[in-house]
Amino acid sequence: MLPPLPYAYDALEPHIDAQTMQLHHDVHHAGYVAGLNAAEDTIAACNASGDYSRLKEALYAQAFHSCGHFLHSVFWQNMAPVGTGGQLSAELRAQVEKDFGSVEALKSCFLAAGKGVEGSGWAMLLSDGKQLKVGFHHNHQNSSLGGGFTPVLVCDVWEHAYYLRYQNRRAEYLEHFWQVINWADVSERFAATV
Ligand code: MN3
Repeated sequence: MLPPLPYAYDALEPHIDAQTMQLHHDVHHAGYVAGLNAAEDTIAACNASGDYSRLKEALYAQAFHSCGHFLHSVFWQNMAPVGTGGQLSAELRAQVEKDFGSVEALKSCFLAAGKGVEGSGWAMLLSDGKQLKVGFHHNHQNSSLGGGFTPVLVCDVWEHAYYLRYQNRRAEYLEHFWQVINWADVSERFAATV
């Protein structure tokens, strides 16, 4: 099931434009949900028939689309209209200061990670409850970090996330993403890992 956006398409203007949000949610995210459903139908058909000739491609598609579905679902919640996203909780701020030195240093690291993704992927802040790390995913499912870490803040740096407004200026898009972070949501996700 495609979760609804938690705000209007134009709620993140001027940082993220309404047309991008509409296409990104209604077409791209919907595509991952449809792809996941199709892959799971194929896996069920393999099990029902005993013919596993299509299983490998279906499992690959399941991993790709389920990761895309999950990360987009977090991404929408990680953003909020300007002025409504709140602040870092005291606990999250303390952990950021311990692991990065300051929120500004986290921002620099996160934006550099987003700029550094080659091709398509995600910049991510991950927590295992004891430590925060910045990392990235290439093409959704290939993570640069091992297990045990949960994404608490993710930013989509596939071109469909920013190209209409920012074209090739991904760094500019990342600066604008930082203006619409829902810190209340990030803080809640962090608290759930502790
Ligand atoms: Mn996307």
